[in-house]
Amino acid sequence: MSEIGKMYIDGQWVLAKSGKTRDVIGPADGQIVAAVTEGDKEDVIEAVAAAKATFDKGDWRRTTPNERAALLHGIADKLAARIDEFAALETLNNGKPLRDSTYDVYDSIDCLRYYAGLINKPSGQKYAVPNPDMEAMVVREPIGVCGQIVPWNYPLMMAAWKLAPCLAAGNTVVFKPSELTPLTAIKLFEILEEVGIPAGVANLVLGAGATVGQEIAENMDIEKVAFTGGTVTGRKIMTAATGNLKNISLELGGKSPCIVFDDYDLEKAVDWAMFAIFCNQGQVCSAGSRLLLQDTIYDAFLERMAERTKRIRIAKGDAEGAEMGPLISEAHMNKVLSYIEIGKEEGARLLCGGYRMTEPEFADGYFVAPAIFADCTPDMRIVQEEIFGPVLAVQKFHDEEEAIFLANHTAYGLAGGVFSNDLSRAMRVIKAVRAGITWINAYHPTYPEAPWGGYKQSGIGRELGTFGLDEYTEIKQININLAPGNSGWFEIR
Ligand code: TXE
Repeated sequence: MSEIGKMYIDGQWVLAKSGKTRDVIGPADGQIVAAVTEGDKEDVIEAVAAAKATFDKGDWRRTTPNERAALLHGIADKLAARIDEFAALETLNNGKPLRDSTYDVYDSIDCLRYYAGLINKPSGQKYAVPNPDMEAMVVREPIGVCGQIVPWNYPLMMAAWKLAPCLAAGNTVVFKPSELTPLTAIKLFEILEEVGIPAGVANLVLGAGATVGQEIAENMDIEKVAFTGGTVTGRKIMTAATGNLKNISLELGGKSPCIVFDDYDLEKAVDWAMFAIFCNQGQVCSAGSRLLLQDTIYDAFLERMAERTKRIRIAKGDAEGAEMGPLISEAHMNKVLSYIEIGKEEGARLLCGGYRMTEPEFADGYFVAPAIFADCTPDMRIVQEEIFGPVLAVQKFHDEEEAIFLANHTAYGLAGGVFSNDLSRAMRVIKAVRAGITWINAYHPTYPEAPWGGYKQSGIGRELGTFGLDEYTEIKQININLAPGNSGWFEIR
């Protein structure tokens, strides 16, 4: 096996102080694909010290926007020259089909270039205040040391989404990938070093959530923490971040509705509904995991959807033409399978899939045949809880009012889609859906230009777009006195 994957702290590639290592498992066959150093609290403390010293020194935050833009473009250029290599490594570690991994690399490049382009655009505000001798303005400044914690479902893309705006704004950072998928993050940091991101600006710490992640959330010298992951973990991070009242952004779970009215082309809606739930093996925070169908098309729609779902090409991610791959880990697969048992016990009708695939090519991997549960009722656990796998819960509605009620009957509010040729109705419904990312007559397409994040228990704050850059800045008001006089408050004696 090749060399042990290292952490990048203060411009040096280092092993964890504890000397511990962690095996990285490939979900396609359960084999060890790499070993990486296993950081702990003390490694975070060292990385934070480097990030703080670098921020306080001031050289980095005083680089011009054009200098930082050149660095971000440099990272994007190097990624663009190695798309196949990054995609293959992501597929090896995460299991997703190569087509998906390749798309993730393109999205990462787009995100880096978007923020490279955004940072020298006009920003700030100027106010007309009641005193004609005062000039009042607002400028945005970097926050300081940021901590970033990302999950395993889009390892490289999540790194790009987090690092690009953070560095663009002039912060320094301590970044933690998921312990399950550290490999593309290590390669990305090699690129950060190659393009000349100064030592101490961007630090990579590897390790578990309970140790490294927890310390990032708690550390008193980290002024902002940004997290993508499950709602339960998000809650822990928010609690841990209270010590120094960190600025916080959380992108959490979802149970998003995909609503189909009977006036929309059935074939096309089936196609989008499949994409909504089964893309990335259903391991997508914004997945359309609740399908709401108008009663008039319910049976025909489900018949066609089950037929097409059974024909999805499931294969190891590096196989030619693979459309779905394995789930991320044995533990996660078992969690998903347990939800399928819960669905059966709750009385939902399983139309297809819902079992571990055991044919010889799949036997050692974590493959689950995509499942559709029909006849679900609003309070079933499979309707209310995020399963984060290829499991769809289908409900029937009669009219617009019922569709909206069912769509909002959840603690989450990340995403939602509606399909209807009646644009007025589609617009009424989507405006009534309490979610941060929505579509009409589509599901999933999103771009770095537009904000990403949720209502309710799906999170706090927004990534991407101009909002995503704002999340990495403090707002400062500056007042300039143009008059030569005194304050006039106390008599001069
Ligand atoms: O995610 P976690 P897990 C959901 C999905 C899934 C569930 C659990 O429903 O079934 O979460 O998955 C780090 N302090 N999503 O356990 O725990 C961890 O090391 C600080 C939704 O894999 O959210 C990793 O880097 N950090 C989702 C990151 O948090 C901690 C994506 C994500 O892990 C920590 C993934 C702690 N106490 C899962 N505990 C989405 N919204 O896209 C863990 N971590």
